[in-house]
Amino acid sequence: MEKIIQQFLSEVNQKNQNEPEFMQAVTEVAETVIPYIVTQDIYYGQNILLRMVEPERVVSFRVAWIDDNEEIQVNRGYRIEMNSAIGPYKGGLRFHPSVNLSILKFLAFEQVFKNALTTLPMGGGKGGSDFDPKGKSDTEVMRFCQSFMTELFRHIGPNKDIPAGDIGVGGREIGYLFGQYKRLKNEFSGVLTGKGVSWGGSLIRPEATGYGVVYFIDEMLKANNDGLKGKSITISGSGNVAQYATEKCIHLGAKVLTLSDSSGYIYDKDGIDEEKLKYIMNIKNTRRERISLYTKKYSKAKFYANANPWSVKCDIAIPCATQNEVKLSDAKNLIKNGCYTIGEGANMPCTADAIHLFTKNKLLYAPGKASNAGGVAVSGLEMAQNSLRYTWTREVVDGKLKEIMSDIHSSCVKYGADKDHINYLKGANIAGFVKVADAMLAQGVV
Ligand code: NDP
Ligand code: 2IT
Repeated sequence: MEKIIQQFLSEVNQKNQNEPEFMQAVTEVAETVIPYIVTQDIYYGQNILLRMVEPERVVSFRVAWIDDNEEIQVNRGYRIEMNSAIGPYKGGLRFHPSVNLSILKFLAFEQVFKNALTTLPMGGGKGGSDFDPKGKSDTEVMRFCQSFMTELFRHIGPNKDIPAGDIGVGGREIGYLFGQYKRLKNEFSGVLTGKGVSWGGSLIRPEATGYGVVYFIDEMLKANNDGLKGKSITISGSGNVAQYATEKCIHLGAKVLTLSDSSGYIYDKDGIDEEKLKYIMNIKNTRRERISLYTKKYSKAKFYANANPWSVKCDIAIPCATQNEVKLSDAKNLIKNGCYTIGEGANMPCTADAIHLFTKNKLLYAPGKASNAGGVAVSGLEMAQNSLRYTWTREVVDGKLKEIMSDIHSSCVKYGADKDHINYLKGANIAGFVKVADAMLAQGVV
C-alpha cells in the first residue's frame, strides 16, 4: 500500500514542483483515500484521484490599480476552477500578501471535498490575490476590487463559478466586487455569496463558519457523552471565523481564553464574554486595528507578541487563523496541557506531523474540510435563496446549518470508524471522495 501511495504522490509531485501546500493537502487525502480505493472495484483503475488533483482550469491575471498617491500598483489575481462534477465551482477569494498558486490550489482542492460533504450541489474552486488590504484606504480597496473584477467577471457566473470571502475578503470587499460585476454584466444575480442582507445576502452567513465549527465540536463531544459547558477553549485568529466561533462558545457555556492576530495573542484568564467580544469586533472590523488594543481596555488580560496561543492550558483548541499555524511542537504542548479536542476553523491549520500526533494519541480531531464547512454550506443556502428570490429567517438558516453540520459528522463516522476510535480525517476524505467520484464516473472520462 505504502508503495502505491508513494508512486501516486511522486507522479503528482513531478507536475507540481514548488507547491508545498498543495502537495501537503494532496498527501493527506492520498494517504487516507487510496487504501479505500483499492478495495472498491468501481473506483480502482479509473485514475479518479489523479484526475481530481488536476484543476479543470486555472486563470491568472494582472490587476493594475492606482493608489492614493496616484502611483500605479500591480498585483496578481487568480481563480482555480478545481472540480465541477457535482455543481458549479464554489469557494472563496483570499487577499493576502502570501497568496500564490500553491496556496490557492491547496484551498481549491480541499474545497472540492468540503463542498461535497455539505450535501449541497457545489463544485470546488478558490481564488484571490497577493494584494494586502492592511493599511489601505477604503477607496484603494474599492479600486483594487473593481480592477480585479474587471478581469474575473468573464470567468464566473451564478451557474458557473460563485466566489465568496476568505482571509482579507469580508463584507466590504464583496460589496465592491459585486457592484463592479453588476455594472459589467448589467445583471443582478447571485454571482457572489456573503452579500449584504439588503441586497441578496443570507442571514447567518457572517456567523456560519464560526458557528458551524462549534456545532461540529459539540457533535463530536456528544458522541462521547460530553459537552461544551464549562470547557476552557483557546482560539487563534480574530477575524470572521474566530469571532463567531467565540460567540457560539460563549452561548454554549464555554470559556474562551485567547484570540490572536498576526502580531501575537491575547490571554484573558477570566474568559472573553459578549461585551469583550463586541469590543474585539470593533477593533478588528471597524477600526481595523491590532488585537493588542484589547489589553488597553481590559488590563487584566495579557498580550504576548509574536506568539500563538497553543501553550495556554485548555480542553479544546480551535485554530481559526491560517494554514500550518499548529506545528508539531504546538501539538505536543496542547497534549501535555490536557487538550483533548481540536476543531479546525481555518483551512489546514495543523501541519501533517501535528495531525499524526493527534491521531496517534486518539484526540478528537476535526479536519477543516468537515468542521469549517458551515460557511460554504450557508453560501449554498444563499444561492438557493437567490434562485428562489426569497429570504429565510435566521432561525430557518441556523436550523439548516445545524442539521448540515450534524450530517457531516455522521458521514465522517460512517467512513472513519476505526476499531475503537473515529478517524474524522479519514471519514471526511473518503465521504467527500465518494460523492465526487460517483459523479465523475457517471459523466464519462472528463
Ligand atoms: P479574516 O481575514 O477575517 O481573519 C483572519 C485572521 O487570521 C486575522 O486575525 C489575521 O490576523 C489572522 N491571520 C491571517 N493570516 C495570518 C498569518 N499568516 N499568521 C497569523 N495570523 C494570520 O479571515 P477568516 O476569519 O475568514 O479566515 C480564517 C481562516 O478560516 C482561513 O484559514 C480561511 O481559509 C478559513 N475559512 C474561512 C471561511 C469563511 O467563511 N470566512 C470558511 C471556511 C474556512 P491579521 O488581522 O493580523 O492579518
Ligand atoms: O474556505 C471556505 O470554505 C470559504 N472561504 C467559504 C467559501 C464560500 O464559498 O462561502
